[in-house]
Amino acid sequence: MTAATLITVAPTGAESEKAAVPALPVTLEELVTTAKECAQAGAAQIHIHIRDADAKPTLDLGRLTETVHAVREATDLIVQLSTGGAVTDPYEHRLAVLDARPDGCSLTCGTVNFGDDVFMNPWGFMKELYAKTQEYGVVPEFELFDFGHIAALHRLLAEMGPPAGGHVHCDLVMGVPGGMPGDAATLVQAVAALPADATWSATGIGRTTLPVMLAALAAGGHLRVGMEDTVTFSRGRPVQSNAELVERAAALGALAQRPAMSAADARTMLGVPHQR
Ligand code: KMH
Ligand code: ZN
Repeated sequence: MTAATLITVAPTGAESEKAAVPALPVTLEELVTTAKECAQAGAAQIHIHIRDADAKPTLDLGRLTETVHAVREATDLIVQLSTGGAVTDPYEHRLAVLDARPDGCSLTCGTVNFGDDVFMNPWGFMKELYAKTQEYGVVPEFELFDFGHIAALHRLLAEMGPPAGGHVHCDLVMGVPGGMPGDAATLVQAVAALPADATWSATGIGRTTLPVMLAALAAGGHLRVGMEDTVTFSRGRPVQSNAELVERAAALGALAQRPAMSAADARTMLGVPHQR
């Protein structure tokens, strides 16, 4: 059984509006403060979506590059940029995210209904994005929203070879309306279908956060938490900060004798270079 727990924080996402969720970090200053607090609380990796001056989601390359530098300067977190962006982002902009030269990036392994929208990840786009991660040495995290995505991941690895860093790490994103449900039985089945030797994290969206977190710890997995995935800490109580979600994950990990993994150990596990 895995000993330490990699905690990834996904602090912002592209879906919540600042006006509705005032605690959401949307400026660079808010993001850097959040990153420092979450690193202190036990996070080793940060999954970043950024916002523009009006707090709307953007994939502006200048802003992304500035963000990568600022978070690296302020913390030792592994800096993973989202290539998923918002459901409205065109493929070219999503591919260009890698030009900000992050440590890692998300790579979603298939299209999925996403609430009332569709999150598009056709096979050709997946291959192009994967090839660019290999060329740039950016370590991908394979985002799996449904079982078909696991099949597509196997196909990608078979056709295109191992990822930058040589290690496969997946993130089960569970409980999205349109994707796989966020419960323990589904998690166990999904984990059984992953490539041999892959490590994995899991995150449950909204009210599936706690069942997925507890199941993931029990099954030897790692955790992703953050306001991208849930804005409610407990029934009727909004999340006050990303750090409190990281603190809760670290506390549950400690209780399960799965303490938070250091950023240095996370780099070693994921195959992310220690120096950039
Ligand atoms: N915002 C979602 C449409 C990712 O970051 O790669 C996609 C998403 C996945 O959040
Ligand atoms: Zn994301």
